[in-house]
Amino acid sequence: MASAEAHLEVEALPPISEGDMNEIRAALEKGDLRAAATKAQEILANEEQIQLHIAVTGESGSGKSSFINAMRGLQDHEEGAAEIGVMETTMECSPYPHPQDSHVTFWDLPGIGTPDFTPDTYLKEVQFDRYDFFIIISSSRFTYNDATLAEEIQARGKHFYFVRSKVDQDMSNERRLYDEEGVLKAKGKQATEIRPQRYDEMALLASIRQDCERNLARLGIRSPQVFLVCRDDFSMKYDGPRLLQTFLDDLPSEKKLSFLRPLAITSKEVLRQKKKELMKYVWLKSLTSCGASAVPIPGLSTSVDIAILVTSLKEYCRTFGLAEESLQKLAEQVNKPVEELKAVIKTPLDHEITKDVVIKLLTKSIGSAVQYPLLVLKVIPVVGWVIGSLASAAISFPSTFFLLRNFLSDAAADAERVLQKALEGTTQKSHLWS
Ligand SMILES: Nc1nc2c(ncn2[C@@H]2O[C@H](COP(=O)(O)OP(=O)(O)O)[C@@H](O)[C@H]2O)c(=O)[nH]1
Ligand SMILES: [Mg+2]
Repeated sequence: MASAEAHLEVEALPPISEGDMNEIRAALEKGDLRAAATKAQEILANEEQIQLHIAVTGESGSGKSSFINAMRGLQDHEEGAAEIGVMETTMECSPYPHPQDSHVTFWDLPGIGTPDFTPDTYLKEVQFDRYDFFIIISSSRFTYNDATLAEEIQARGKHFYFVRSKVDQDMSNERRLYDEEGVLKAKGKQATEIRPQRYDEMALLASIRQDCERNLARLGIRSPQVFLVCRDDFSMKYDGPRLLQTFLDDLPSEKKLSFLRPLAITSKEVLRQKKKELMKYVWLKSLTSCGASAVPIPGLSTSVDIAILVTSLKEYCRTFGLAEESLQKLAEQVNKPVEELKAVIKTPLDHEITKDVVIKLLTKSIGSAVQYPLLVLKVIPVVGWVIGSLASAAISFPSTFFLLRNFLSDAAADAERVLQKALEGTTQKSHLWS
């Protein structure tokens, strides 16, 4: 029993409304599996349609386009990347969909510009309502315009984030004042609190952050929070990881998966969150697969809709970067042969998932479903409703449930090994895996 139990860690609440949940429950209690599965399918289809629009604003030259490219995992020269170093002359907002998932779009907004252009008119002009949240970028100190814009966004009930860009430049400018051993070069000058005798990157970062935050506080922002980033290794360096985590924490639960799906896996934490969010939808997928299009599987005492399972497993692979194209890209980034990364993968890749592969996995998971139905029942009440009311789904529901959960766990474990392999021997390793 131990191995099945290990897979059934505490089940997170499904991110659906109480009304939807009651509808599914009522259908199951009436023994109407078809209605319950149709509802589950509708909920999943709605989730897949969720759009996320992220606004990035700041003065021309502050690094907006570079930030957008970094968030989309694109190098500035790659196809579809936002052009950098271009002086803005219009009030146009340019959309940049994520290359891996067009449901997530970054919008390159022009800076407020002239002093007589108020945040109020600016937000009207850029269509405030369109965006889920705002990122206000500056490569130096934030201005009065930045602060009033933030207040206006907050007053209208949305989140904003202050991002201080080009921190790598500050680092290298400061580093020049120190010798190779990291000792202050400046002759005759006393070391100060912000410029200590020994070069100290953490202290330098803290002082830039503090300076920006004090400045914003003077401009009237209460408890300002500033994130320091640079476009290279954006999601791994400085405040990049904390910024991504903050976006995720602030998003409403039904939007978290949309944000996470195309996010590059650059840390164990991103991986953990992806797995956690995908897990929440497993029971809905299982229910859907037992619905109207379920057909008996020859040789197995069960009826399921295999196509739904194929689509789900492919989605898991893509979300965890277990697809030919993303592996190729990662291999290029870390300058390693793609075969080296593939060698640590145990599950099939996105393009290898076929009906036959799924039937094989299903055969295995039926074993668990037959052996542990009570365990599943105890952990996930909804499984109990299905099994309790519908003899026809007594095997197919827990079988698909185990299949999806186990594959999800295995794919996440593969993704972790791939990243570990990718980072082997690089300087990022200790930062990510310590
Ligand atoms: N060193 C460094 N340069 C950056 C960074 N972000 C942007 N830049 C440079 O700053 C200039 C303006 O960047 P861009 O993204 O076009 O700014 P935008 O006008 O706000 O869209 C370009 O020359 C970029 O290469 C960064 O994080 N580090
Ligand atoms: Mg630009």
